[in-house]
Amino acid sequence: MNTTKDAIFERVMDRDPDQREFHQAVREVFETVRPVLDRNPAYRREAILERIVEPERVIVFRVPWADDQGQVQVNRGFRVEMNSALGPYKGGLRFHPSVNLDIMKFLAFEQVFKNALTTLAMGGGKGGADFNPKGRSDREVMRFCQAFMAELYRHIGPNTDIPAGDIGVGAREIGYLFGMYKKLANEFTGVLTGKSLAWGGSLIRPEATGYGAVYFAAEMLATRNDSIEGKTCLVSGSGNVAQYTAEKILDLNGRVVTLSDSSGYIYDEEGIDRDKLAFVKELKNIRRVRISEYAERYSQAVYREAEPDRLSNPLWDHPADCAFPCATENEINGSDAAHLIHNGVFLVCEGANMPSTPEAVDLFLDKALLYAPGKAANAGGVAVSGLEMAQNSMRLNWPREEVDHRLKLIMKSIHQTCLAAAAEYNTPGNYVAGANIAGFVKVVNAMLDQGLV
Ligand code: NDP
Ligand code: 2IT
Repeated sequence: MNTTKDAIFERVMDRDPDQREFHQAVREVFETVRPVLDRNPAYRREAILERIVEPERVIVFRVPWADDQGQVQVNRGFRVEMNSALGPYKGGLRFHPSVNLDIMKFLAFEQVFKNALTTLAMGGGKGGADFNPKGRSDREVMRFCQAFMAELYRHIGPNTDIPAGDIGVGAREIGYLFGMYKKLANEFTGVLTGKSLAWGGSLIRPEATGYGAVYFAAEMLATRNDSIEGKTCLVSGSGNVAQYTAEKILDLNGRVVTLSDSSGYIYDEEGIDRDKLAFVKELKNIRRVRISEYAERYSQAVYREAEPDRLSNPLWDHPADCAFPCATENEINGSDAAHLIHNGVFLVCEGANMPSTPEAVDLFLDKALLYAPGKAANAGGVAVSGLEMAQNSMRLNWPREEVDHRLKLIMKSIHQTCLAAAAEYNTPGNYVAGANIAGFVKVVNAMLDQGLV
């Protein structure tokens, strides 16, 4: 980094020394946009970097609720309204015990550039709570969602800030959150996306992140006259993104051999076919149990318990062509990346947000893998959220084929935009530089147009 950016980055670190994931996300963007700043002196003059790292608003709030035993529980809720230069704040809600201001800020920062790439008019935000839905009854989840919305509702709105799902927040939670918003605001509006179809949701929204990631991978492969067909794929996670990533890989005649959850992972050398995937959906979406049950049902599959202290994750140490990390941040470290490359993986496409550590990213770029960062590859989810907002405004629903077609076009456009920006700034084929630069330029030009606000 050059001196101005060094100084600004140091200030970011000094201000919030404990926010390591936020620093990681900021550092990557700063490192790649240097040539853009060199070409456009106005960006430095107008203190664009100093402004873009500072959220427009951060809301932190108490969430008190009563569990099934009548015991009072207190969680912490967040909404980081990061940047509204391109449209109302837009981004998911995460319910997970690891949620804190650092995680929220990193996700909101990434969301700003991701949303800019979608071709739709959306600013960036993120929210959530350190609530752990695991082992909680439906009633407890409902009471928690109601308590969370009892505060959040005054800060959001269909033209202000439109939350959606993320880890731990799916159709069930969006339903409870929407119900409470509607009651408090006395308005039936498209204030959340990821709604059920019968009351304002969009077809393809549940599938969009995973399908979009695979469409993006297909675009990358097409640059080498190749396709997903016949490729062996490692997929991590077993939630929303992982399930629909696996489904689209199967649609395109690829093979999926792994899935995971926070307890461990399964490796099925024979491939996870449609019937087995249906079983995973039942495990995860209906029964809400552990992926280990897969290996109890399908005896050829191997289950391996997670070992948090291990230096590498054995999921990434199997022969394969492609890897789709779809669980969480920093799930691929430098030694995992080395294992992937050693095992023949030549494409890494991120369904999750920032799943690769900086060491892993450096290796992927060094070895010229087809490597798609999350803010490009997983943008299909928020893009179809944008399409859900459009349909809500029209009070119309598009058919499945139409939404899927638009999703494909958007992923194609993001892919093209990344390649064009990378080429323009002398890093051909580098999707990290391409995504950061293209997203950055769009956002900062809008910020300059709108003055000091
Ligand atoms: P889900 O809650 O549906 O699934 C998350 C999956 O990842 C589960 O299998 C979960 O296991 C596993 N997981 C979560 N945290 C950890 C952890 N700390 N260590 C190991 N495994 C973990 O979430 P999504 O599928 O929606 O989200 C997955 C990723 O995709 C996240 O990075 C999210 O930010 C990103 N994303 C999501 C989008 C969406 O539309 N939903 C859009 C774009 C990105 P367990 O069940 O044991 O917790
Ligand atoms: O990280 C993400 O892009 C999401 N969790 C989806 C956000 C959205 O508003 O649909």
